[in-house]
Amino acid sequence: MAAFPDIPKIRYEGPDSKNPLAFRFYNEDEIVEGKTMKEQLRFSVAYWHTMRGTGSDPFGAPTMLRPWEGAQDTVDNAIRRVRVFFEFCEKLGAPFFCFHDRDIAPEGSTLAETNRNLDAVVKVVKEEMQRTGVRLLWGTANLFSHPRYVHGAATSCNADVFAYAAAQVKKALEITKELDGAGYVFWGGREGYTTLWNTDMKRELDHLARFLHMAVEYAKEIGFKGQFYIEPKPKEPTKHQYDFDAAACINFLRTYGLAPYFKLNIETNHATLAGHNVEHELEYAGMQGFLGSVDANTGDLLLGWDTDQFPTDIYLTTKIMLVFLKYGGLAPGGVNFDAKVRRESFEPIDLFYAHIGGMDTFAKGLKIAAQIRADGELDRLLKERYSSWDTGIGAEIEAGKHDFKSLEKYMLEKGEAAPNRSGRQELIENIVNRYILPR
Ligand code: XLS
Ligand code: NI
Ligand code: NI
Repeated sequence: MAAFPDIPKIRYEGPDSKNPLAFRFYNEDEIVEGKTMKEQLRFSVAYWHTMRGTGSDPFGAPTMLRPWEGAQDTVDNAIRRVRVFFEFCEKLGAPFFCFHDRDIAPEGSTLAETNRNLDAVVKVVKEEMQRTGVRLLWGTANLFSHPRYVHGAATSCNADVFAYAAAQVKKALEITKELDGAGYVFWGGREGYTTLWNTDMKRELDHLARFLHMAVEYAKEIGFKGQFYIEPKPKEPTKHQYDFDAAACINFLRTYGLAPYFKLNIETNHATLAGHNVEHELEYAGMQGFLGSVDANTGDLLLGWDTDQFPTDIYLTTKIMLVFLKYGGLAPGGVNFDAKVRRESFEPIDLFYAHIGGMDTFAKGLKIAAQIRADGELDRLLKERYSSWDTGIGAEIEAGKHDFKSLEKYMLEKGEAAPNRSGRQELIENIVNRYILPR
């Protein structure tokens, strides 16, 4: 039985459409910068929010109406949910999905039983992937919900918990490979701490590095070729998450010899929690070759936590797509909606409205970014701003022809530096608005 019988396949109807169950900008076959929108954006639905989000918060009970859910979370129930999920992705036209191991199958009373549950559900996931053509963007393991992970997983003070986590990631890598995943994500979960009085930070980070090396080695052993990602986040659930931001992650990866094996999965709201914006994080990763994938969502300026709202801000998506186009596109990463409907939006149809809005906002952002790049006006202004480096003393410094002594001589002769030129921020903002608000 269909879970969304009244919802048609979502189609592109163009900017004038007022149909809330249609795309106004996401036209999957339309070519932008040489690729279809489908290839450029690689949209992915997050299993955890879409299928497992209950709407509960610290003050209240679940609110989501999900008529396909049984009273008990049995394997049968989990399998029924998988079928609903793929019906959703198919109707939406999302080419990818992402999941944690514990999202798709219930935990048993031993690791062996849990793995059996997982195998039973993965079989159906595979069937549904074949039926619908929906592919796996990345898999991951939930190493934070179960009470055993109270002190972290790879950074736990309890060596047995490290071992359990290793066994869990081993299995998660196997199923990600089985489902032909394009990637595998490590988000830090509870890898961090609250107080240094009880924390040996150096030892914990050494353990985390050892853990990730084991993952790299095991991936090689089983022939998993997907891209590994670290997903930075500065806080929540712990006060000091080790993977604070792109800079901290890249430093960690280089320090421990992991840099060749990892890229970053940048999440919008994690960037803002770190006191950055997402384009800073993407650019910082991109310029050093660590740009991987994006967890697309947005926070709320007035709320200082990971609210995981769907992105509807055209400036935000334009900025994100400008960085990705600059660095050659998203593949093998994608735009994964790590986003959930609000607690008050509890009907199944709200899941469609939310994803349609996010996809349309990204599609429009992609088109605007491509137009900005094609016209080249912003690039020209940027180039002009640094033109003192293209000839004369600037070019000589860049070419390594100077030292402090020669530069002192140059300035003693010249007496004073050439005058500065205006940064033109307001002009540039007005130019960007010409693209965002053409009429
Ligand atoms: C939590 C993270 C999480 C990862 C996957 O804040 O965003 O959802 O994306 O473990
Ligand atoms: Ni995320
Ligand atoms: Ni998050």
